[in-house]
Amino acid sequence: MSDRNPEYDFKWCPGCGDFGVKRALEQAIDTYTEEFEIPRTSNVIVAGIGCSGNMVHMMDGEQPFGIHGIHGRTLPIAFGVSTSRPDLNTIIVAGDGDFLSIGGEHIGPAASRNPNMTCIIMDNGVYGLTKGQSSPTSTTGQITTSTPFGKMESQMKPLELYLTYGVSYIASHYSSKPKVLANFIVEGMKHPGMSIIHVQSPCTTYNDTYDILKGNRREGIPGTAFIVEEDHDPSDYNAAANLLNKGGVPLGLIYKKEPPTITDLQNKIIKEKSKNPQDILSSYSI
Ligand SMILES: Cc1ncc(C[n+]2csc(CCOP(=O)(O)OP(=O)(O)O)c2C)c(N)n1
Ligand code: SF4
Ligand SMILES: [Mg+2]
Repeated sequence: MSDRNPEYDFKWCPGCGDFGVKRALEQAIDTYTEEFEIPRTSNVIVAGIGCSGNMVHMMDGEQPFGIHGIHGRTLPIAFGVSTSRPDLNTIIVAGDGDFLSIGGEHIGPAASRNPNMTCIIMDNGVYGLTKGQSSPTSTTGQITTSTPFGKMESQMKPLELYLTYGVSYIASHYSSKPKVLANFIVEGMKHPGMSIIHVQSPCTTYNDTYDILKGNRREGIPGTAFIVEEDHDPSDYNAAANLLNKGGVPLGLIYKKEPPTITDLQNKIIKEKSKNPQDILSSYSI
């Protein structure tokens, strides 16, 4: 699916945050492709189902490779791509519903294996594509199309979840600064392991959070987004946990460590134990 599909007529609503994420991802792919001198199609976008996942059909210019798979299953699909073809730049684009709700069970196992992939999560706090139902990141009490009396469940904190699971690169940003966001995506692509760039990407139709994020002086709204201090040490787990404990939406790199990737470990076994995959399979006793 390397040609943009001219018959795919999906359109994002005016002002949707996903436009900014698309610009950032296009820039990041340009930068990475040039720097590593790889063909455009060596960038593989594995997309979730949702307005966010439709990103894979909306990329301008020369097309990367794209897989629009199954709702909630970006991580298993990307795991297969990343481990079988480590030469490719594996990228996930998914929404908060796709990645954290139906797909939530995959995050822990993926993090513990540390596959080399970059996950771009567009968090708009609702299920946009299916018309505004509540998602794990909707706030408690939020009125949505599925919670007319207010959401009863507690609000998930995805950054804390990623940190606890041991994701090896965690950045947080919003969609309004595509150039800055692009830099974090490129750093995530270069990071040897599982990186997540969690992006606040407001849904102008069902959950317009631009003012809440950026603030609005006239309305007396302070804004929840804040830039991560320069002296924050992303290699320090406790510093990252303290940063997240402050609340609000941090803009910057939260945490980074470099444990071996699953591909490193597999290669080590193949090198040390046997060069023949059949020998490895035979070594499993029944
Ligand atoms: C297995 C399965 N369950 C449910 C759906 C219906 N569905 C499609 S998209 C979606 C939620 C999308 O929300 P999110 O991932 O946050 O993406 P957004 O549209 O907000 O970008 C749901 C429930 C589906 N397509 N497949
Ligand atoms: S419904 Fe929301 S998330 Fe979907 S395209 Fe429209 S503004 Fe964007
Ligand atoms: Mg969503």
